[in-house]
Amino acid sequence: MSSLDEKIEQLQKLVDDTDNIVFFGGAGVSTESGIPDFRSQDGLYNQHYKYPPEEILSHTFFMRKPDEFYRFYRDKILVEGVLPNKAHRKLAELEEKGKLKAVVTQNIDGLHQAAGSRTVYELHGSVLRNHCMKCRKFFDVEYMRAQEGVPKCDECGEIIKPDVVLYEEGLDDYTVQSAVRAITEADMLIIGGTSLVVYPAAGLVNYFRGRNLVLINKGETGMDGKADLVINAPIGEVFDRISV
Ligand code: CNA
Repeated sequence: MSSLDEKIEQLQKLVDDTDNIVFFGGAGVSTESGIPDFRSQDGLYNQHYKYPPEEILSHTFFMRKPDEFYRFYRDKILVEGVLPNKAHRKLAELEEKGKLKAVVTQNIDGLHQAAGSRTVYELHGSVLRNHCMKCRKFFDVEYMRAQEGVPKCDECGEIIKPDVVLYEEGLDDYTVQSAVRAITEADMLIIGGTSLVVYPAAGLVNYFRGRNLVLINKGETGMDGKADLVINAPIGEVFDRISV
């Protein structure tokens, strides 16, 4: 048996042994759906743009150069035709069976909900929700996709801003508090597909005080030393081998 097989067997035992799992994830959860993450080799930070992605995805940049922002956003964030993968689907199934209490995600793609997850705390918002910056009218993602250039409100003509937390912007208090409560009360925390370097989101995992901490990530993270089980493999493939 390979060491990956052994680790998956260990994960299965831990999952079987609890009904209070919380999952904390990031962009790596959606790479198997075809959305690039930020920090992998083929991630957005290693592709070349006129401005670095951190700058484009900042509040200042959005306000100063909305046209440039939206060019990048349409091209790389508002990816069309993506579907939940095996990781999203297994997490939804774990919730359905009463074993998983919440998904806390840094992702903004809405794929956990698309897979059927109900309790999802989106720390960085969602591309599925958009509001006019002036009259606050709501717009769905189809409206955003149908617009060319900078999307404008059909009522007042002002720019529409996606409800995603840009660099320099604060996280929503209620979402953070809910995520902290779920993590604090969890018996098992599975962290997956995140480099754990974006704060304050990454700091939330420090609220965990339950029994088992599991990390499923392609690359190393700063939490590897603290975890009871570390699996360095594609997260969709790992979850596909777990039975609920
Ligand atoms: P990141 O910093 O890009 O790290 C991703 C991590 O996932 C890396 O450590 C990779 O090794 C790992 N990884 C990549 N693919 C897999 C896989 N298939 N299986 C297991 N591990 C994998 O992304 P973080 O989420 O840590 O950084 C936080 C940012 C990224 C948040 O602000 C997000 O909003 C933002 N982001 C979100 C999306 C999305 O919504 N899908 C896409 C790109 C970036």
